[in-house]
Amino acid sequence: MENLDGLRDEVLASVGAAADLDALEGARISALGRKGRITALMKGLGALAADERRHAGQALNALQAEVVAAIARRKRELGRGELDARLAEERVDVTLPVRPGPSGRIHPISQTVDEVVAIFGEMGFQVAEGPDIEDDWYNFTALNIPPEHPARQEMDTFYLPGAKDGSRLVLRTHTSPVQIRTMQEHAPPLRIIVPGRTYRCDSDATHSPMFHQVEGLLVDESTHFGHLKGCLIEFCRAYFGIEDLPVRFRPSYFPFTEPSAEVDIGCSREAGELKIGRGGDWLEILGCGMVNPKVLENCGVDPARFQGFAFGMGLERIAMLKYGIADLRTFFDSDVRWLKHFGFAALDIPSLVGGLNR
Ligand code: 2NM
Repeated sequence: MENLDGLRDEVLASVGAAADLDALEGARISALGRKGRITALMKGLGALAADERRHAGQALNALQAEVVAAIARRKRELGRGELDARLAEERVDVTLPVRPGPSGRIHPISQTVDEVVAIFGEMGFQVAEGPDIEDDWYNFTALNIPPEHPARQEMDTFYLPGAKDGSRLVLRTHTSPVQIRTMQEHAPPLRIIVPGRTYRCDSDATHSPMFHQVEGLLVDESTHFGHLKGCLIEFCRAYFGIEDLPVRFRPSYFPFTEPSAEVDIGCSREAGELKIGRGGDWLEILGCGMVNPKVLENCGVDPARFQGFAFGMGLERIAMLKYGIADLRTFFDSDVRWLKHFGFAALDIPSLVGGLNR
């Protein structure tokens, strides 16, 4: 019988050199297949003398076992290699966005809040927030709104079911209760801006039962109406991005401010088209005034030492004017086509440095 060591080296070398599973199968067949070299030797055992057969049989069995083990080992190596190759080829970066780009949009109300906050933020105002559900004192009494005032009537206010002691909670009809809470909790000087949801029992083409307001409050020792005017003129011009925008203050009345005013901005109306800027016409956009001393007193602020100004505006209204949105009710329809058209890209964050009116 031939020298098994030579055969062993050759077969193991061909197994080790197999570059893929097909080549390995070829090496297996040429050694252990029906006509393989080891198989042929095993078939030849029968012709040997008994003593020699036992000896050669054991050697062949050992060789066969060694080759089978080597093939299995090489198969695992090649399998891992092929898996690695497949994993590399079919690699998926699961951190990539699922869709080609973000399709969500920032709602015009959110965008408008961000713009208003950016403008007043630059003037040193900080954002304050408070609860949507208030009691009668915070929503009305503290603001010098008398018991018989029409705003308190069931008609305009959403009242929650009454408690046993007769007290009733309300959905806030303006964000002013937040100004009250802030004055109670923090000593002047104060500069706050308060965006938020507000509620009034009213629903038609120009009124929604839930709407948004931004109010502002500044309290300090020598605050006067000139500060109020400068601050709000600056706001109007920055918000609409028109440097020479005409702004006028018209006397008005609110229980919580004295004196009070309404603010108009210049506009033109030609062929039914409204354009903001110089043009001879006027458009009301906000209310304001010097905080009534009774309101300061109600909050524990000494009106002999401190004065303040406050203002309030409807966010839907100023958003409609700036972005040409014709119908108030579309703000709350949750129509994705509307949001695609009027919404804003998530990364267009308004700031006076980066640009408000891009
Ligand atoms: C407005 C108009 C005028 C206002 C007053 C106050 C407070 F709490 F300081 F007294 N907050 N907001 C105010 C004043 C609101 O909205 C049209």
